[in-house]
Amino acid sequence: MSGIEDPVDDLRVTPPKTWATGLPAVTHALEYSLGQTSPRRTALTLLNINQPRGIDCPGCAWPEPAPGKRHMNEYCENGAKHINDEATSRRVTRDFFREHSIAELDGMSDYWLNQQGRLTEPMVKRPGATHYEPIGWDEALGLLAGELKALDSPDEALFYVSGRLNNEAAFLLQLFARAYGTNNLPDCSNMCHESSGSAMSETLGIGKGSVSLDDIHHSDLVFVVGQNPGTNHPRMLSALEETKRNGGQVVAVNTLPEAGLMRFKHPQKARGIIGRGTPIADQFLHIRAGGDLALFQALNRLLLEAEDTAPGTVLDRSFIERNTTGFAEFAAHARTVSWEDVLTATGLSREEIQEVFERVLSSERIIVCWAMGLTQHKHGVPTIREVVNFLLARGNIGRPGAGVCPVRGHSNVQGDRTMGVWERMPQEFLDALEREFGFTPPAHHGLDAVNGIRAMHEGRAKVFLGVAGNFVRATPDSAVTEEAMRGCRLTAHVSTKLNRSHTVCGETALILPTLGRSDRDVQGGVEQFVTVEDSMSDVHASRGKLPPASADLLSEVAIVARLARATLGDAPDLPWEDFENDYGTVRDRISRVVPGFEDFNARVDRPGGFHLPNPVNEGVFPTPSGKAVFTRNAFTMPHVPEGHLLLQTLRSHDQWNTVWYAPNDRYRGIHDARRVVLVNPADLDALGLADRELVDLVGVWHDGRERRAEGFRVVAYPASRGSAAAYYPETNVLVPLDSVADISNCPTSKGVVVRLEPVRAPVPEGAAAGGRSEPWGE
Ligand SMILES: Nc1nc2c(c(=O)[nH]1)N[C@H]1C(S)=C(S)[C@@H](COP(=O)(O)OP(=O)(O)OC[C@H]3O[C@@H](n4cnc5c(=O)[nH]c(N)nc54)[C@H](O)[C@@H]3O)O[C@H]1N2
Ligand SMILES: Nc1nc2c(c(=O)[nH]1)N[C@H]1C(S)=C(S)[C@@H](COP(=O)(O)OP(=O)(O)OC[C@H]3O[C@@H](n4cnc5c(=O)[nH]c(N)nc54)[C@H](O)[C@@H]3O)O[C@H]1N2
Ligand code: SF4
Ligand SMILES: [Mo]
Repeated sequence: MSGIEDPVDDLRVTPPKTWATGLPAVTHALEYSLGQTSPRRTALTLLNINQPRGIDCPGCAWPEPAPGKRHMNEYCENGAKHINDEATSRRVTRDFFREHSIAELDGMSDYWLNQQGRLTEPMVKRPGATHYEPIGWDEALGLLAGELKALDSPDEALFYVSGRLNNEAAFLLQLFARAYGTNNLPDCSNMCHESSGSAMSETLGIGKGSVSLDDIHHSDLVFVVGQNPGTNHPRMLSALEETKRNGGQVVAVNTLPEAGLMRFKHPQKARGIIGRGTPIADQFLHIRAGGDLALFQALNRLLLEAEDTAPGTVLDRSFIERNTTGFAEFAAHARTVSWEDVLTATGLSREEIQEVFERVLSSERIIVCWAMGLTQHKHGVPTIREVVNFLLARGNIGRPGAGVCPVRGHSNVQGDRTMGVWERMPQEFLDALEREFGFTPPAHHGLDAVNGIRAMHEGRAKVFLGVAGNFVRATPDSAVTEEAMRGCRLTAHVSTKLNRSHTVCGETALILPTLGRSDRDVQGGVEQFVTVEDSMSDVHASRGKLPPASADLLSEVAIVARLARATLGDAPDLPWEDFENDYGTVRDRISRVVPGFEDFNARVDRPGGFHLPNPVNEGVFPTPSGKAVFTRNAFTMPHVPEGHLLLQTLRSHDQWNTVWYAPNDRYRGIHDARRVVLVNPADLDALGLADRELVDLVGVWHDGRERRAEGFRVVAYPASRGSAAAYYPETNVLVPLDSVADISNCPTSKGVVVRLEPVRAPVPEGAAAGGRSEPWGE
């Protein structure tokens, strides 16, 4: 494994925090930003982030309030860090690549690679070379085009997209891939909310959430399940605070007592800066890992029984009859779930579940929000289907204050899908492309992330282009993925910053540096803007404000358009050059291909942009039957052999996905180290392990291949019994490529069976001292 550098012996542990986002959070943001760039650039980014004619935050996909309701500072600590990590004044130049061989770079940590700054010009690694060297844009794109044209089949190429990519470039990339002849468009969503999409498409007919910010504010009861908003969607806490102010309640369901779920201090308000903040969760369910299916099955059983006792008062019979199918089969099955199974799977008491149920009964309007704690389990799809059953049973879909809310990760991950970046776009979309552009897109499905790795590993895929992400570190089974990438004829990445995907490369490799969200984008003398779609289907513009990091950068739109031209040539129906010169022409095409984007250019020009209506809110369910579908989901829970734990691989507060900014996770009380594994003290006792002991994490999977992540410090922590938590991407090496969620094929990053193997070397003196973690409490 490459790039291990993290001094575990510096580890300092303090008790986990019970609140999130106060004044210290703002200071932390400024500290990181000013370490990267000048006060002037910091001020420029922060004044513009999430403002109506400003820069869309390159962080998460949480939406902004309507333009008139925005604060002067409509961003969070982490948003400020993300944008200034991009706006950094540091630069990676050709001298840097002359000084450092690829092997040397591969030995550096993910942190170090990111800290070198912005990429400045295209670079190539030629076959057999030890170093990257400069290359001109025309030659670089010609080389890539030449390799693509030389393949026996277009299906030997992969086009990976991550959710930072804007709509215009995403639309052009999928257009290019399909015109070239393949649907091989794996994306980060394959590893993220794919289970949400699978479950919701089947049951509701659309893979997107149905609620708006206003719905959250006016809901009676919001569930936050398997999600850590304090770190990953910080402004969601302002929305939940508003829910509470309006008299609504919040129930948090998590394997960890995450700080943001407990108490919130609003950074933009005096009372948030001084006081103790707002308690967020009215009830916290400290659930066992993977127990959420059982929890929602139990709630559904209770709903049915309550309806038996008081017919006509609990279920929404008329909604069920009018809008759904499969209720009888669902109900018959839901009644069979056993309390014994539920209590085992959830680790909760019957009283706790009864208490949530009382809240459900007294709530007219209910929303369920969720993220990776549900999607990245083997049974992620049935779990989300059961959430949908729960909401449908009381008609909590399609009316104000109620609905499904999968909280998206990357700022434009939802938009990229809307633009057609998916290996399985429906035929209607392909037909619309054909009508608009006059070629027939391939009909057979392409490869997703996991199948793409398999194809590269087996030599069936030979050319890899990644746009906007870090494929090598984001994917499971790092050792296998690295072999797969190294086996490619060519790997190329359109990136803003250096990362592991540039050091683990094919025979030929290209680094294609690009403008970031914050950079001003001028084409043909005219300033351009791009568009994004947030988690609640609001589409709006983003305008870069900073002078570009280097004069040799091209925009993502330009790179894709030029590559397409070099590969396919200009044709009257595919005017790549026009697309590059005027992004408005791309939006015109989108308006004719993608439903809901009619009159795109005019509507996106309004402050705040426009909302893509979700048909379920008009009572239309685009399923084959035209109705929402109740499902029967067999009870299941993770099986963890004696002496093992179920490991979840998650994010710290100081990281953006594969990139970490500092070895800290302030809210969880972890400082100066990342190679830590959080385990319940009772599990440590049962396993005969001590707090702060040094262990290897060893993956247990039936293929016999040993997967080991070395040198982690155990930290006694209030993780739910039987589970463990450690940071990604260091632990991706443990996630077997074949360990995926049923149906969605999403890697099971939250359900990895491991054993903790003590490292025999003597524990350094003093390592066990200092601030043993206290179980969570006030
Ligand atoms: N600062 C920052 N923000 C980010 C990101 C980042 O890396 N850094 N990444 C972005 C992206 S791409 C995404 S997808 C989102 C991810 O947002 P999250 O899903 O919040 O991210 P994770 O850190 O993976 O945390 C998973 C949460 O689920 C809980 N959990 C794990 N297993 C279970 C379970 O079985 N049941 C329940 N009920 N809970 C469980 C964990 O304890 C944790 O609180 O964040 C986005 N925002
Ligand atoms: N074990 C484990 N694995 C996981 C997860 C997990 O919870 N556990 N989570 C999964 C999830 S939810 C996701 S979304 C994926 C994330 O996977 P990715 O999206 O692939 O990873 P990122 O770390 O976001 O990518 C960072 C890189 O993006 C590039 N970049 C940043 N901004 C821009 C830009 O504006 N343009 C371009 N072209 N490039 C840019 C930079 O070069 C940077 O190094 O990881 C997945 N992998
Ligand atoms: S909540 Fe998300 S989108 Fe909003 S400022 Fe923070 S990181 Fe950016
Ligand atoms: Mo994600």
